[in-house]
Amino acid sequence: MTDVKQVLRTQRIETPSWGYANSGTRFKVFPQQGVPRDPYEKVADAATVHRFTGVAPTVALHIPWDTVDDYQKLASYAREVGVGLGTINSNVFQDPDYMLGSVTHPDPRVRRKATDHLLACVDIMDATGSRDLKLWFSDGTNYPGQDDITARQDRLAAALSEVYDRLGSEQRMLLEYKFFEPAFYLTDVPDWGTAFSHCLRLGERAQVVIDTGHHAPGTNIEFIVAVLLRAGKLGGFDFNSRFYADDDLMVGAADPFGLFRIMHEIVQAGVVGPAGGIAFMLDQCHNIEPKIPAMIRSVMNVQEATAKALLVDRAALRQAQQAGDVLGANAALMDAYNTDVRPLLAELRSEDGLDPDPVAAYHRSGYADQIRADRADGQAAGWGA
Ligand code: PSV
Ligand code: MN
Ligand code: MN
Repeated sequence: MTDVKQVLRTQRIETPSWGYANSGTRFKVFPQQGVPRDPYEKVADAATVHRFTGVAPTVALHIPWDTVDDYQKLASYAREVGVGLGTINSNVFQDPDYMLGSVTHPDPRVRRKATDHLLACVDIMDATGSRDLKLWFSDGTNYPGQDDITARQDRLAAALSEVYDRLGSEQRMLLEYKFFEPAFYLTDVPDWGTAFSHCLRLGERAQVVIDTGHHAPGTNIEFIVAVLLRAGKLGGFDFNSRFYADDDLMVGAADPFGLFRIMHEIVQAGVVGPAGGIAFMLDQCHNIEPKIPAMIRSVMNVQEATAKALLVDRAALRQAQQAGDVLGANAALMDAYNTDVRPLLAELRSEDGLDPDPVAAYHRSGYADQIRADRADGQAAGWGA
């Protein structure tokens, strides 16, 4: 048990700035009271999640949603309130110029504009001290024949190379894939294979990021995790859960067993902690639920899945696998999955000076009342600002 706790102590989960702000579905945004009005307040909320969970020490930014005049100032504010600025997410999916694509657009002027934005994100990383640049492209086409598939891949490769060459020696590029939406006929980076092939060509510091909501129903995500880990090309996760498409619901809510299976591969590879080089990020929107407790709950869900994965009796599992004992091997996994790890995590938190129940502690803290009062004069738009 001591070993399990020791590994859990090394775990780090990054929360997304946009998950603290107002968001919605394509039909409606229901604004909530007390949401952050600017990036500083998003950072303050992220620091609150870290204060109660102890394992969420960084917050990811999304540019231009989190544009500020002085990123070093934002970074020092973050340090003051107890967190760091993490991954920089680029956004080449909302400007009207990108209707036909960003870095894959047929017009070189639009490609230049998109690539310049990605380069500007690296400038921001220099100022914030961020390690990772996360790239997601909404690029694709809606109709067969609309554009040349191969030419689009060439344009994508050229832009990625330019940005890769601009990275500092400690910086990484994380390429995210998504099988559809907003494009419906063809997406330029639809799957891990496409992302992997671009990253392979670029070099060591280009890696694939798996957003758990970006697959067709029934996709075996842990297989992708295992294959990318084996190739040294798994850079991180955007955790969330889905019932239908890219729902961005709380991780571990729709499919806690799937999350456990992913964490089992991570544990087997020994890459739970920061030394493993995997960025564990959340990419969620809290449309109808209070945002900070939802983020705390999500962090706890990842911790619970990790704790269960750490409890797998690996010796028994290996023995059963070697012996061809199908049911025995499956039981080794299921026994761990069916263990209630909440007491273990509560104990761990108490040992580390945290409240054993972070959600209850947050509710008792008065933070929700305080932000409702302090931020009464306005609400920032979040996703889509
Ligand atoms: C796209 O669906 C995505 O998952 C990318 O990570 C974006 O940056 C993010 O959502 C925005 O919420
Ligand atoms: Mn994502
Ligand atoms: Mn997504």
